[in-house]
Amino acid sequence: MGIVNVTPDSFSDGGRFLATDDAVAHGHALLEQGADLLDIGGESTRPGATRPLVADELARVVPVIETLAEEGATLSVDTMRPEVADAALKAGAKIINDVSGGLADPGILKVAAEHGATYVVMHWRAHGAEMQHEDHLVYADGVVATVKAELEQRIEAARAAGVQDDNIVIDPGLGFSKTADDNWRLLAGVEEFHELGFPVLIGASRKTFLGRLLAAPDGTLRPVTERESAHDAITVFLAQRGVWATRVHDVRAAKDALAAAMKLGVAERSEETIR
Ligand code: PMM
Repeated sequence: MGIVNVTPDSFSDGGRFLATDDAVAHGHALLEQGADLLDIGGESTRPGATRPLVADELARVVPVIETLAEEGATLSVDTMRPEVADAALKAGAKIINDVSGGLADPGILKVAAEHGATYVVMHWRAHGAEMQHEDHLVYADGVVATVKAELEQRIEAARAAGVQDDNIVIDPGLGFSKTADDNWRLLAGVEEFHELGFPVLIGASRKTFLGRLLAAPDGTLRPVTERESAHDAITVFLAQRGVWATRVHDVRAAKDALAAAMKLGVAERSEETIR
């Protein structure tokens, strides 16, 4: 899954068109590199980020989805908002990637159900401004078991809203109310998530825990664009453990790592497809 973040545009129309064009061009580049699907997002979910207006989020993602869907790309929309999910599916997206697992606005579950869309349920506890607050970093039964239990609750909520089991994908949400150690534990224990019975998606690409792993002796984090090799070791590790998809910024690097692993017979392509 290649990541297309539609960057905030300037206040002029020129800026808006530029943002759309840039995002579409980036999508094309990721498809050429071998992305199987693209995740289009108009809200930054980084720790500390403030939320865009609904109208701005719509203006960012809908034109990009319309263009790429018309060209035949398989698309997901990275949103927590029912209005945006609905507009994105009408514009041709097939998957809702809701990092809040329906907690930010439960209305999104109904939208997923009504459209019969694939719905990614990610583990989440709070919006960007608060997610790393110490109260949200408590995992009483250990991070793997607690995240699993909380995901199960969100799966139940999705089912209750009418989302079919065949349309559910789960994601433990690396970096969302997690410490670096939590992220490593979730990766090491990724196979436990298969017990829930759904395809597993993982997003580790360029995240801070990798910057910390690769930090300079003085503690300076490795810059975001120089974390790829560590990430690709993770990509291979996850492919070996039956993960359905990884959400990545550098598709070429991930595909290269997987090509080598598959040639060696130590990783296989996931057989799970989306409808
Ligand atoms: N991470 C980010 C955004 N969306 N969606 C899913 N399903 N899983 C993730 O881990 C995830 C996500 C934040 O990462 P970015 O700032 O690099 O896009």
